[in-house]
Amino acid sequence: MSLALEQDFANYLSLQVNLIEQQLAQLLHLRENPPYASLFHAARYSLLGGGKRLRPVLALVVAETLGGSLEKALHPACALEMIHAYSLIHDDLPCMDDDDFRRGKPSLHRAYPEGHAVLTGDFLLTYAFEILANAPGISAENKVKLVALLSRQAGGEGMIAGQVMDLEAEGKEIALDQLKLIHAKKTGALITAAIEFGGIVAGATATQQKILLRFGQEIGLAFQIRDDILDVIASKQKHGKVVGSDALNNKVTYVTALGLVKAKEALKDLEKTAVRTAQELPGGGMRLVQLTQHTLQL
Ligand code: GRG
Repeated sequence: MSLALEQDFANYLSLQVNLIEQQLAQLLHLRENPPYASLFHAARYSLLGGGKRLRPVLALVVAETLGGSLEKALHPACALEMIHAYSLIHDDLPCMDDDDFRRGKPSLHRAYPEGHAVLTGDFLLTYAFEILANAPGISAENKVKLVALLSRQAGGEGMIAGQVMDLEAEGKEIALDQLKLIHAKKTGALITAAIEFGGIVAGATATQQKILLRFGQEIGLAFQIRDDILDVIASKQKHGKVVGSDALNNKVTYVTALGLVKAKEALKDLEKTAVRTAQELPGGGMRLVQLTQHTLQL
């Protein structure tokens, strides 16, 4: 990307992120001060405390690429970010990854009592579906499609299945195919849902939905490979968590399975494939191509 194009995309991205963050803040705004206000404070700590907003941005960009309305996509996009935030809160808990930091700040169970962290995750998970059920401008039929899709992708055949397989794989030698399956479910399922969300809101054709699904699978896997690579090479400041935590936790990753050089090659190949897939969409999927390149850079 040329410097001018990069600047244009950076401006575009920051507009989308601002829209999402304003909406998230509104959705967690408490007008009064109820005795359970600490739950909302904890939710705000996690949900409004940074992050790239990749999943909601993907939903907005896909909707826009297909000529849909950003306004209609906004509440469903926020529901995705709530599911993502809940998954990170629970993933950081002592009974899972036991991470003390997230995004450069104490993880939620370090800033609040552990019980609050569990319940805040539960709250965000539940609230996501309430938001979908009440999403303005979305037909009843599409709301059901969104709820069915998100519950499947985040649930026992999707993200949670991936997390269970990940926990069970700890300290074991696993084959690359098994690792791919874990990634596809643990990380890819929600990313794919985000992309399909944009398609549903914008009324994508069956052909477009197929392209979106393929794109989701490609970018989802690439994103996880990138995370595995960053875990090894990034500094604590840049990544917001202890470097090499996967290795410390005895986890098989793309880097431990393939080595750093081959993992980087796999990432580049998948990026190229995902870009070609996005280019099949209207307008050559210009913003999606830019988002893919921006998201997957090391
Ligand atoms: C606890 C049910 C349950 C599921 C947890 C997604 C997940 C499953 C755990 C997250 C652990 C992890 C680090 C996965 C790798 C994928 C990844 C890079 C997640 C972080 O997503 P980003 O980079 O985070 O989009 P930000 O901070 O930008 O929101």
